[in-house]
Amino acid sequence: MIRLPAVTIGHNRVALAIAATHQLPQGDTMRIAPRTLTVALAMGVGVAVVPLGIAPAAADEFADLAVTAVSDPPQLRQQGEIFTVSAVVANVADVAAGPSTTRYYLSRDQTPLGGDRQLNGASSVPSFGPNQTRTVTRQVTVPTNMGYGDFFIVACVTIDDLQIGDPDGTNNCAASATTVQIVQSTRPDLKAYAAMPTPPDGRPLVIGERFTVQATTGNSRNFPAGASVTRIYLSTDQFRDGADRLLPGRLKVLAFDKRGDQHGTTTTGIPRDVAPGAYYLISCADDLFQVLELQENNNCQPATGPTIQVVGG
Ligand SMILES: [Ca+2]
Ligand SMILES: [Ca+2]
Ligand SMILES: [Ca+2]
Repeated sequence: MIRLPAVTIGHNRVALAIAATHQLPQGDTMRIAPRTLTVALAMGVGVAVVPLGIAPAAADEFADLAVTAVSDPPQLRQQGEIFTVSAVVANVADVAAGPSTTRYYLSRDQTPLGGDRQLNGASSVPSFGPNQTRTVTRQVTVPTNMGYGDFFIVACVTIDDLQIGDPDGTNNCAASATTVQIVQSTRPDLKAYAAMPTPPDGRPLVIGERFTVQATTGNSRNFPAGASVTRIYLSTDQFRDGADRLLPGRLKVLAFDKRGDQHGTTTTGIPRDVAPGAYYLISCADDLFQVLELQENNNCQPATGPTIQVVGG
């Protein structure tokens, strides 16, 4: 439990005695604003934190970051599409500010609220001098599951060190003047699934051995997709990454005019420089990046079933 004495709203210098926590040495003093005091103490749930004394600190000891302008978004974007936002961030105090982060949100109105949708990507600034202004710019992506409608862009800056904080939290966010209309994406979404290779009886594959892979490439959305290529990788885990080995052979996938699956086979083999061991087979749809999709990060799927055993020949 945490007990606090009555604190005058404003800026305070707080001396804390802390039991069983490394967040602050016992009896240490830190500069802290009331708003961040709550955050810092909430992180110590279950730890006895006893303020020893609170003395006023001058407001001008603290930096004060503010967002003073946000660029207007494009008029229209589909789910999954990108656009660029920029914001003017200022330190309006006479005190330098440490590292800060500006985050961007899609908001139904110009007021920052908990329900706003945070966009991927944030702008980090190492420090602000006293009364310094900077423009930060970032490319953001409309979430693929974003609801449709008109949204303002809200940008909010926070000082990274919560223990220092920003006493005036009323100026940390600002909104664009105009909205972006988010509409349904007309992009397809491809994924590929390979079946485990023959021989299916559990016999190991010998290095250099050729075998046939069956794979299904699917478009899960009722929108057209151009022709693409599905390729197969050998992986020591179920995730496609740079360590995986591209196998010979490829599956040519014809254009889709709507949702559907295409089945195909290709002849491949275990390259001679592959080390013996257990491997997963991962198939990747649109592996040559010919199709713009709603989601590009779900194209590779591991084959279900046990791993392939590869042995020396
Ligand atoms: Ca502020
Ligand atoms: Ca996809
Ligand atoms: Ca693609």
